[in-house]
Parts: sequence; C-alpha cells; structure tokens
Amino acid sequence: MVSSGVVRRTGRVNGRGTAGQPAAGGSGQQRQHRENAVGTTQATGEIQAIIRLDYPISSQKLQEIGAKLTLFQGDKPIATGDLSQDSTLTFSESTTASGGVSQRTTDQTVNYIDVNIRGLSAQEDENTYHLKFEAEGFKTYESDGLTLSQYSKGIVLGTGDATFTQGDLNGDNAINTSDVDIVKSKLSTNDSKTDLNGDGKVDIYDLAVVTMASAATGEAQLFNTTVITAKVVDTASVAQAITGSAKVEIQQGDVSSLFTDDGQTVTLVPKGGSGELELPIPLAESAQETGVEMEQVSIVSSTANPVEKGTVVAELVNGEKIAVPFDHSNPDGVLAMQLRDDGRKTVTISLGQRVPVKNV
Ligand SMILES: [Ca+2]
Ligand SMILES: [Ca+2]
Repeated sequence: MVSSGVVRRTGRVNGRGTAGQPAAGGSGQQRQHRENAVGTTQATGEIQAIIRLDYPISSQKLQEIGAKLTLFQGDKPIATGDLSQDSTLTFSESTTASGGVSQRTTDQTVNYIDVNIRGLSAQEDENTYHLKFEAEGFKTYESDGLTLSQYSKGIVLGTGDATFTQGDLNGDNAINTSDVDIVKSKLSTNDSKTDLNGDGKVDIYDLAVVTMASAATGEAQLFNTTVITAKVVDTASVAQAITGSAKVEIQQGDVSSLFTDDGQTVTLVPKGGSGELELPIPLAESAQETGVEMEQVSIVSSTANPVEKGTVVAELVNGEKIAVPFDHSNPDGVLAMQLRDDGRKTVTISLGQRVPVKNV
C-alpha cells in the first residue's frame, strides 16, 4: 500500500511512489521540481481565492476600473496581481512563490475570477498572509489572516456581499443612499463610471445593483484546502516505521520524496516475498493529539507500475481504524483517477467522511 494524502477540502499528502520498478516517465517532472528539491524541508503552502462576480461585469469594464489584488505576508505587501485579465502575479522580491489570475467568462462577461498562489512559506512566524482587493467603484476589501499551518487555505468572496462590494461611486469606501442617488442622477445616460455592468448604458439594472449593494450582507468564506505535508508528516518517523516493517522496504530513493513533489522516484518493494506491500505513515507528533482532518486520500504512482488495488487504513485520534479497500477495476470507493502525461497516475479514495486522522 503506497502513500497517501488528500485533496480538496482536506489535503494531499503528496505521495509519489512506485510499487516495483522506478517510474519510466518522470524526467519532465524532475526537471520542473529540481529547484524545490534543494531545500527539501522547506514547508510551503498555497492560497486560493475565488471572487464571485455576483452581478457579472464585462471584461472591458473590469479593465477600465483597474481591478487588482495585493498579497501581504504579515503587514508587508509581497505581490500584486491584475484581476482584469488572465495574468501572472508580480512578486516584490525573489521568492519561490508564484501565482496567477484566471477569469471564468461567458462570452465577454466575467462570472468568476480565480487566484491561485503556490510556494508560500508555511514556516512558523512567517506563515500568515492576507489579501486586499481594490477596484474603482468597489469597496476595498482586506481579508482576515490566512495562516498556513497544517493546511493550505482558500477564500471565497463576492461583489454582491459585504466584502468586495460593487457600487461605491463617490469613493468613501461605503455604499449607501449617496451612491444610489448618483446612479439615479445618471439614469438613461451612458456615463461609464455609473454603468456598473459595463453594457454601455445606465439603466434600471445598474440602479438595482447599487440599491442591493447598499444593503449587502455576507462575509468571506475561509476554508482549508490541501494538507501541507511537510507540516504533518515527520519523514524520520515514517523512515523508522518502514525500517521496522515486515512488509515493505525501500529499494531506491529517499523517504522524504514520498511526500514532496520533488520529482524524485521512490521504489518500494514488498519484504519477505509476501507479494503484499504495506506502507505505514505515522503523522508528526504535533499532529498526533488532535489529528489532521481528512476526507480523501490520493495515491500517486507511475503508470508503468501503478498502484491499482489495495486498502487505505486510517487510524483516528480515538484509536478507531477505518479501512477502505480500493480496486482500480472496480471503482467502488474510488472517487477519481487521473492520468498525467508525465507518467503519473493518481487514485483518490474517499474515507467516507471527514475524520481526524493520526496514522495512515
Ligand atoms: Ca460611497
Ligand atoms: Ca449598465
């Protein structure tokens, strides 16, 4: 049973392993991740933001109003991004972090804006970030702190809730009757500033948007995304558990490569001719007491020697064990399977519910 992890609302313990021979097709991946392999213990995480345009806006209008975001680490701005088009974030100094903005549009109208930032330090004392969103005619919004401890973080906000609200036409960072009056005074004109959706005219639609914005409620939603493996898996204890195991040994590679996407292949083989391979993954001591909330486990292996069949056993904080058998040819319990052109195969297995796990 090769490693591990979790995707979406729970985390991905980025396991790579091959049962049997080394992966045939890993070279592209190795190239891509060689830099990361240098500082192998550096824990990094991701921040994802989804901005709902509750009242969709034309992409041209978004460019006119200079919609942008700033990422802060502590109080220090470290990156800016252009929300008005698909773009790459600009970091203020050299960093391993990177990020991008992508819009989801229907015709020329933008419905959502996705922001994805990765490679952010998750080291204690420098792992709290926040985002600021600004645009002309919008209430400026600064998020609460997004701290990368056990998990990467996500935030969802909307232009029609009380976060990054559209409709501040006099620039006082509030939306009230003054703003509604401005729209009323421009009705039936083509005043571009008051044309909130950018359809070329100021009409009842724009008046409705600003009126609803003046009574907007609703906060941003914050959530955990993937597990930050380096924070919850102690590779030394995994190595120790493998050494002490009667069912698995490492033929090639380093234990730490099982949990980081460093492009290095680890070859695990069954011990003692049993033909069965079992990989114990005790979580870090710091995660033992409260556990790590998980609902899915993803196993990444090579397509040359894929992990197709096995059992995921999760030991919960209360000592209870959940065993989930999975079989590639019989997709019960297998949530998703993904093949990548770099020769990797990911099988995602549901644990059935969200549970606090201390060992896998
Ligand atoms: Ca205002
Ligand atoms: Ca309009």
